[in-house]
Amino acid sequence: MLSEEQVIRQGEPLNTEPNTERLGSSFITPTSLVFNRNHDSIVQATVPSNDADSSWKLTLTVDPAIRAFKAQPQTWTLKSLQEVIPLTEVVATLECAGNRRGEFSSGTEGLTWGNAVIANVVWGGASLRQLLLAANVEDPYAHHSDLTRLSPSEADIAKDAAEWSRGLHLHMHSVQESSDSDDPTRNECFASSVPLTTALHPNQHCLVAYQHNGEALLQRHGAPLRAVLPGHVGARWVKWLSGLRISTEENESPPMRLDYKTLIPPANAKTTDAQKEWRQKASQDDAFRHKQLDKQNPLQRLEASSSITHPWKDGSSATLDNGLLHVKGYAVGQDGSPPARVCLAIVPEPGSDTLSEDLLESLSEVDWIETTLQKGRLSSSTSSPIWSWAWTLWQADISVPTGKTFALVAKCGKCHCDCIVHDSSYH
Ligand SMILES: Nc1nc2c(c(=O)[nH]1)N[C@H]1C(S)=C(S)[C@@H](COP(=O)(O)O)O[C@H]1N2
Ligand SMILES: [Mo]
Repeated sequence: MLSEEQVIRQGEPLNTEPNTERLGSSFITPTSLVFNRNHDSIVQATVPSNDADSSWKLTLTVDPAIRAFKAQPQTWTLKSLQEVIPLTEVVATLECAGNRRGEFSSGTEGLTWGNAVIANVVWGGASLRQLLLAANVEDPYAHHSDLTRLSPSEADIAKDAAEWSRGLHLHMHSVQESSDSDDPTRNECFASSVPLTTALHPNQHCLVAYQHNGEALLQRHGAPLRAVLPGHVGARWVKWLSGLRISTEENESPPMRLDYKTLIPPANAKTTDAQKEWRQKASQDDAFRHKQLDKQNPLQRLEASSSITHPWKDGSSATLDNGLLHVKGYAVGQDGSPPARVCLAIVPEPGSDTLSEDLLESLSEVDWIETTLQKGRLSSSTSSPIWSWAWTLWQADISVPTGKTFALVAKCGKCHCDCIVHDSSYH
């Protein structure tokens, strides 16, 4: 059941996000509070998702262009998948690239989301690495003696993976037809790809999942199978997964080609005015925007970020205790490294209720207060002392100016000059 605490942003296809304060109150997000993000109608099961002998098939194919490869085409049913590969559980944060879109006033398209399009879930399923190795895909990391130490960052993967594997991609196909296509000559399904070296990385913990929070995956979250790609934007976590393909090319389905890209002004737009003009053109001129999007890489990895879950945005739920304001939030790390710290700042008299450029500029002068990070219980079977894909909840009790309007801003990053601004709420 969908919790009544979910806000419906769109009924059909189903797009919802939970109440932020409820979301921020538990380390593991209960399934009923997991947001729903659908580009098209939910695929209805042909067989019950808990039927392990289902007629659902997952196939693996390899581009004929990749000759020097022992891997053979394979087909698994849910049952054979479960027999061949033991259940692995991973605590990982699923975050939609559109999370917190409502806070950014310009340059973005799509649904107006709040900051609850994120969930921290115990995913269960077959390790993608084990699955591919079982299908005779070579291990690009076999020449390393201690796999637990290999860092899953893009730069380290590029150094550590064997030469032959660089430039190959793993495509993940859904059975779901995509209505986002701009090309009627293509019969397109929802799909994505990540570098093969990412899918096979021993510390990336990618799964072909059939469980969340210890129970069978719900239909609306992709049953019977979905991709789990820790540290990557939600759009790559293909639901109703039916095909894997190893290819020399990146996938070009609508979510890779068109939707999940960021519009960044080109390097020759040097001045703020030139950048503003470029953004304006991109928001008004469809043909221009499409041309610019074509040039950008698909969004893949999530960046470290943080957001406030209490008090709520307009400050209405704020209460003072002994003159102190209780503030709570979440933060996500990057590349499997949880945030080292999350800081909070009070910006007096912010003047507007969005993250305006003036507000951002004033942050260079404020004092940052370090918050307390809560250590989450990591019960996953791959839980490693080094890499974690879970979010971090944090809290702080801070003294605030009374009787005045102020903004609260949370940031997480390696140093102050990162100054990524993530949230504001008003008292
Ligand atoms: N087949 C399919 N997979 C999909 C989507 C979709 O619309 N269709 N949405 C993607 C996006 S944008 C996100 S953020 C996540 C959302 O997963 P959830 O609905 O289980 O929360 O699924 C991804 N996988
Ligand atoms: Mo998303």
